Amino acid sequence: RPGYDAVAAQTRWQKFWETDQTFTPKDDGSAERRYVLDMFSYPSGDLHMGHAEAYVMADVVSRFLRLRGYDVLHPIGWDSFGLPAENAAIQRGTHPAEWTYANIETQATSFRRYGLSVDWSRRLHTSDPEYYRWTQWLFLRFRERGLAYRKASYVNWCPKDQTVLANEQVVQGACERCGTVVIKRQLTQWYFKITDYAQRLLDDMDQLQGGWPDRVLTMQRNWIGRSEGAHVDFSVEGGPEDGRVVTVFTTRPDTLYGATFFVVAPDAALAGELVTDEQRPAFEEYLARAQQATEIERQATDRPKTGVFLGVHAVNPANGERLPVWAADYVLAEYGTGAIMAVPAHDARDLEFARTHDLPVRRVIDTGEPDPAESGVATTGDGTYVSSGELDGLEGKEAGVRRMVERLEADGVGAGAITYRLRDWLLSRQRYWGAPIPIIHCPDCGEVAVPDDELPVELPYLTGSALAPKGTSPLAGAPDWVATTCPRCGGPGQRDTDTMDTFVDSSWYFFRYCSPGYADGPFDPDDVRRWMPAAQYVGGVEHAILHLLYMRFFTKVLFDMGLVDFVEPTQRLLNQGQVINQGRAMSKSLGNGVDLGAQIDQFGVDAVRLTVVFAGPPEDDIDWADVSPAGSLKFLQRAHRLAQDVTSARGTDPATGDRALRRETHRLLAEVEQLVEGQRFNVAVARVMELVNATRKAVDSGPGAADPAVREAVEAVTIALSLVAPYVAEEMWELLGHEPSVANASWPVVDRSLLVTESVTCVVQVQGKVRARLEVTPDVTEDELRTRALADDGVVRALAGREVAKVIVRAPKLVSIVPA
Ligand code: ANZ
Ligand code: ZN
Repeated sequence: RPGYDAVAAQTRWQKFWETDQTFTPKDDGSAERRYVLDMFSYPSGDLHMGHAEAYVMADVVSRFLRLRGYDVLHPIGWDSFGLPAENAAIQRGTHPAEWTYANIETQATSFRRYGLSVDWSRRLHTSDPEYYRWTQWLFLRFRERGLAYRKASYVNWCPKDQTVLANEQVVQGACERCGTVVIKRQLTQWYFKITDYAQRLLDDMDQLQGGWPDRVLTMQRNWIGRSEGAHVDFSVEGGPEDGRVVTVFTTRPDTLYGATFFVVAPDAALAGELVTDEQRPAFEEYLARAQQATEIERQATDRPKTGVFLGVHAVNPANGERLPVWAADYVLAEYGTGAIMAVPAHDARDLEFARTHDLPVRRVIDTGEPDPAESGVATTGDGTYVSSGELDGLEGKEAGVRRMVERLEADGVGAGAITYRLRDWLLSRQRYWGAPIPIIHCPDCGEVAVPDDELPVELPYLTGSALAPKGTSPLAGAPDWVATTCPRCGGPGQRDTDTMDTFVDSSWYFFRYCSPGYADGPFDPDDVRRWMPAAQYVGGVEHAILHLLYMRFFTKVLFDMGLVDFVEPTQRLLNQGQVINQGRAMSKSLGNGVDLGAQIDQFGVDAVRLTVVFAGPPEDDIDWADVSPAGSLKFLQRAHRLAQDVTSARGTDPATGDRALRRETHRLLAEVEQLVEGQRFNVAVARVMELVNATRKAVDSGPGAADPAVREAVEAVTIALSLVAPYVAEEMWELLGHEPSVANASWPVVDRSLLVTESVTCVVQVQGKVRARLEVTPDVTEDELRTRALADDGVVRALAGREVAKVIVRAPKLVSIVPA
């Protein structure tokens, strides 16, 4: 008898699913809709083990929902703009599209082979002009709403890639892509005003609670970084800006009386404006040094607190004291107002600075700890206010802050304020392989939007060295493309030569999946209304603050535009773990890489999928050294043999079958159902394995292969297995005499009556005579038996009012009552 031939099955069923359009949603309202979404794939080469893990999880969910009767949308696509394609093109002297689309084809073939239940007719590539036309359209709509704008500022610059980076793309001071240390450059760039949505991005997290992993919500909350405090106005004395009001943001307005100096960020425009002529040379030298440091370095607490006096003073609005104004790089230009009041007694960094530069330290909160002026240790806790005017004697920060804010507001020199750490999203890139920014610069009209009916602004055809980093955008090297006509005045204009960050492309693709090919907008709002928000999103936790924040931002803007009627695009999020090997991330240098293709060639897709799912909870990393695809294959063959063994005819009533096996089947089915819903896929697989064992036993040493309960069990195994091992499940389904595909089967209905534990009969005797029979559970307690026996009508009659002398209980079978 031939066993299961993994490879032959793969080819056969791939063809079947495609021709049958098994995974194309009906979208006719005949069933409730569910949208299962995978994060985009980046076409950097063939699929690897990471893809194997990420994509199988959504596939399990998607297949499960189909079997449960939902109309499921499960699309696939590629985030196909970006630097790796561009770098490959430079190296090979080709166009980025060549590398990109060749890799996409390779991946598409591998995804098909991997048995994903996706609707191929909806596939997307963000680098297709018909896609980026709408990326550009959205950019223009954002701009009309004041949410896309240009400004000059210091930006993160990668000297190797010769392009700017968003804050989110700088990891520990280095370029996320190439690891080069990032420097600051002053440039005019395009931004999305995501800061306008900071509070809503926080508030709407309520809707994600429970559906998204807590750690992602925490990371987003920290990234948005809401701080409550106050703005306080100081007026400057001396220097070229004498009398100018400078506002600080502080979380501790209650410590205002303890301010002994004032600090501005050296790289904020303010510093250069305030400094006196006398101090300017020293300041400029300091500024040049500060710009070499990364933001992380600048904020490090153990870093020496450098700075330079600007020659002017700031007047404390609480007591009129003149505080020296310094520029120091521990104050960041991009946070709050870029200026602080320094309270060394109660802030560690201020204290260190004060000690380095011999500035006074004044305690204003007595916490019971030693005075920071002597101890050199700042106290940050609660206590009693001292040397604080009207605050003296108050207890605790809350009272102090409230009183001080009231006073500042009454005097008109400050107010309660909220600040966010979130910065606007820098979206322009000086690279070629991205969506061109659809703006024309006209000497007379300024920035003019490309009219909608002229979209897309297609990329000019550039290859090889024309794309090499030069510090300006490669598009500037295509003069025929740059030169154009101003849509407003008809005069000569120049196209913007920057392209958009690829995170723009991936902030809206999930809408497009609902309306592939739609020509009148980025998506048909009716289609989106039917499918979204997506029930499930699956992807890596490395996107916790980048993509996952941006997609939420886009959704809110589209809501404000009236194009969608929800503010959160996905209800549930699953962050799958990574596949590692021998305890370490796979890498070329360690030589511990595991090739997905080779694993599939050796064990088949089903065994690899099963191994990945069975290895552990989906969020956990999988160490390939600890798993056994060979063991998985063996199990699948065992399951497959069961389908070959079944001899009872289709349609025989399972109720006539072996009750013990039926109870096992339904118990495990009920568990699998719950486990898959709770995303505990690995435990679900373990239950299916139990059922295979129980069924084997029933066939070999129980009621035998002809028992209808055996057929019922094997059908349950087949359907459950189809979530993880679709090819073998299709083969088994066919062996069982069904029409293909098992994907069109229904999840078996659990017979709840089989789940109740069987009952036993308890005999109740009175004076040795049987007077009642009670149906009880086998684990009934003695107390319960006694109570039920004494309350029984037959027993009451037999006792005829006599007192009971003794009750002997032998649970669960016997109760014997002796009357007085
Ligand atoms: C006075 C003060 C007294 C402060 C005190 C703290 C403790 P978070 O919680 O992170 O929002 N600050 C404000 N802007 C800054 C900037 N651009 N660069 C560096 N530091 C800045 O921190 C807010 C506090 O960080 C503010 O409150 C300010 O120092 C400082 F006992 O003001 B505080
Ligand atoms: Zn013009």
